[in-house]
Amino acid sequence: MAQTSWENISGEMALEMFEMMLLARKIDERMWLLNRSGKIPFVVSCQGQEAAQVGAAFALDNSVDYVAPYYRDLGLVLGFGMATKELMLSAFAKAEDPNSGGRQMPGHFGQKKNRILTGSSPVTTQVPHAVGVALAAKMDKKDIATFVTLGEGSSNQGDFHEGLNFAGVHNLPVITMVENNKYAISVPYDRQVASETISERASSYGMPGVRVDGNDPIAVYQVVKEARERAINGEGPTLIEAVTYRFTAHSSDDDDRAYREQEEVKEAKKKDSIITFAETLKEKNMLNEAKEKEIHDKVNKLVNDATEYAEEAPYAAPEDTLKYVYEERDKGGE
Ligand SMILES: Cc1ncc(C[n+]2csc(CCOP(=O)(O)OP(=O)(O)O)c2C)c(N)n1
Ligand SMILES: [Mg+2]
Repeated sequence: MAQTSWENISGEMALEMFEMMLLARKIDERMWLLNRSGKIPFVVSCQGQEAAQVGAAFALDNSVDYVAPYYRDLGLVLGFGMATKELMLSAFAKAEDPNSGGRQMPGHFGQKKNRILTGSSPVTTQVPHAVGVALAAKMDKKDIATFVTLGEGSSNQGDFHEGLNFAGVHNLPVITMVENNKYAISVPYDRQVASETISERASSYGMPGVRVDGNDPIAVYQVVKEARERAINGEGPTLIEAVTYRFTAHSSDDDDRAYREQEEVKEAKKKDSIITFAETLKEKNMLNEAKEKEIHDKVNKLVNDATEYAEEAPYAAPEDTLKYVYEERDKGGE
């Protein structure tokens, strides 16, 4: 497991990270309330994975790098500039949703201006996409990195092996982070993967594999930062395994009581980064009760305003259904 060092970590940055993690959590919690009250159709959660996602986002350069996120990456897309309001518009499937204009399920992130690659529903398809962007960056001699994420269950798909092998062979500037939350829907880790860790798979692709505590945003920040430096120095790709735990059911349509003990969930929540990171910040005198309250109030207001805006926003017009689906040609004047 990679070690945490607070060297070069400013209090200011650590607080910004905390605020973003908290924002991701509160957006997610609000979405569950909206779903259970019949206002939005679906939620797929980031809860338990915020530290890994936000730690990674801070280590990348969100003004030049490309990210190919997977459906749980609310923290990562916030870090790459997607607004709370935009995420809520997507949850309500409204016309103004930047991801798909309200056409796709939530969690299918995509925003060109922030270099968030759009993804499709079959898991792991984002890996070859990210590797392709990294190949283009290398060919164009651009000093940028591409960052792609997926779940540990998805690391059994062919796309993962093909993508990482290609990246290894061609020494491409791509960082792959597997968010190991111990489950693929109802299937626990030991029924999914034969190796003890995901990170050890890296040796087959000729790249370093790093295992990191995904509840520790500073540790994740450091391993991603190091991987990014290697990428832009022409030293090639890295595989990172962030060890987390999925706090919610797979999605709002799943009931996890059918396949895991709630005691196990309770135990995992003792390491909840939203709580443990706040404690660490307080121990380091970077956070006190008053500041914590200020951050909570700010985040609550953002989530409330975004919810209100998105709920009131219009749906897409029926006549726009085929927009962006088929090429639009000039119908001619006759
Ligand atoms: C190719 C493909 N097979 C199956 C599915 C259905 N499916 C959606 S999410 C998921 C589980 C993925 O588990 P994991 O990769 O561990 O990610 P997690 O949801 O745990 O974050 C499955 C099987 C899919 N979307 N695509
Ligand atoms: Mg999983």
